[in-house]
Amino acid sequence: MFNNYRIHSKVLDKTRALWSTNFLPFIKSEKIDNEFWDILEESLYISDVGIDVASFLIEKLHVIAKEKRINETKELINILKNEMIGILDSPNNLSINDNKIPHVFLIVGINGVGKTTTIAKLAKYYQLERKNIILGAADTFRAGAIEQLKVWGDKINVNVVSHEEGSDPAAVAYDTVNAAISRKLDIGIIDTAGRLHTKTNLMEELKKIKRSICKLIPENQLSVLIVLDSTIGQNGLTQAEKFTSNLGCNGILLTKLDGTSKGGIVFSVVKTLETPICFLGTGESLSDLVKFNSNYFVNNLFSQDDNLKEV
Ligand SMILES: Nc1nc2c(ncn2[C@@H]2O[C@H](COP(=O)(O)OP(=O)(O)O)[C@@H](O)[C@H]2O)c(=O)[nH]1
Ligand SMILES: [Mg+2]
Repeated sequence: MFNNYRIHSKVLDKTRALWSTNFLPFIKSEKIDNEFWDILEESLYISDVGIDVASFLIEKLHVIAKEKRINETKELINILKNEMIGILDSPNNLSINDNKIPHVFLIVGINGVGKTTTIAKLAKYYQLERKNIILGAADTFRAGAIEQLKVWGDKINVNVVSHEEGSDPAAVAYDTVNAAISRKLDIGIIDTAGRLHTKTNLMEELKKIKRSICKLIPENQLSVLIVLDSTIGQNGLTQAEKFTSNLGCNGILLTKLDGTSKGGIVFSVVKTLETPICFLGTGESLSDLVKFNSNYFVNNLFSQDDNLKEV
């Protein structure tokens, strides 16, 4: 069942409904004239793609339209779709090799973005792919964080490695990876604290966790994934940049897409952080996780068809 909606959800239906309303005047335009470009710009803005991405796309389309002497809007819409896919398209394949060494996901991001919840969803996702998983409660800072992960672990029947509140998170991470290796598991997922980066010791702490994991496994078996709340504004993106520049994040887990049906945030997030989106969080329950597929995502946005099939 779960696999049937891996790249589709009702939330994406809502986003599509909004985009088709926002872009209707653009799609219906007959001539490529000044008004056409104004309509495109406005459609992009109201769909939340952000000023940088909107300007980038409009400039690019202007150049292509001129070079290829395009005067049909339909043709230009296809080019726009390809450019949008191009922004989102970087390798984001988190497929887990059937390796003898476990793959480790280190989950980072500021408080409240949905790290712990997304860890439970990811564990469930990979369980359905028949992987054996262990979780590590390395958010030893926030009161109740260890217990929160354990509750999820019980729910999905996955063991959680934990130490006491206030203990060294790097030691928890080390023990989690060690347990994954000795129990011959496929995946270890490590939760972390999300105090604001302005307390510079968070980055140092996360780097230390990373180093302790890499004492046990090669770096290519580690994916550092940043969790971002899709309702964040520019300020949140600036904070996220600190994580990606300090830790070299491999992928983005974009949560709370159900809180914004505009969907345009995916473009500014990927463009700003130069990091691919791996999964979308679309609600608070375990199954509210959608595998991100750029082709599907963009085609869905522009589709007038309620029954767009997965690509
Ligand atoms: N609506 C919605 N809420 C979410 C989503 N992901 C997480 N949350 C909620 O966000 C809140 C904070 O989540 P938590 O996992 O504790 O965040 P953390 O501090 O980063 O670990 C909780 O109330 C979650 O239920 C999502 O995709 N959609
Ligand atoms: Mg948490």
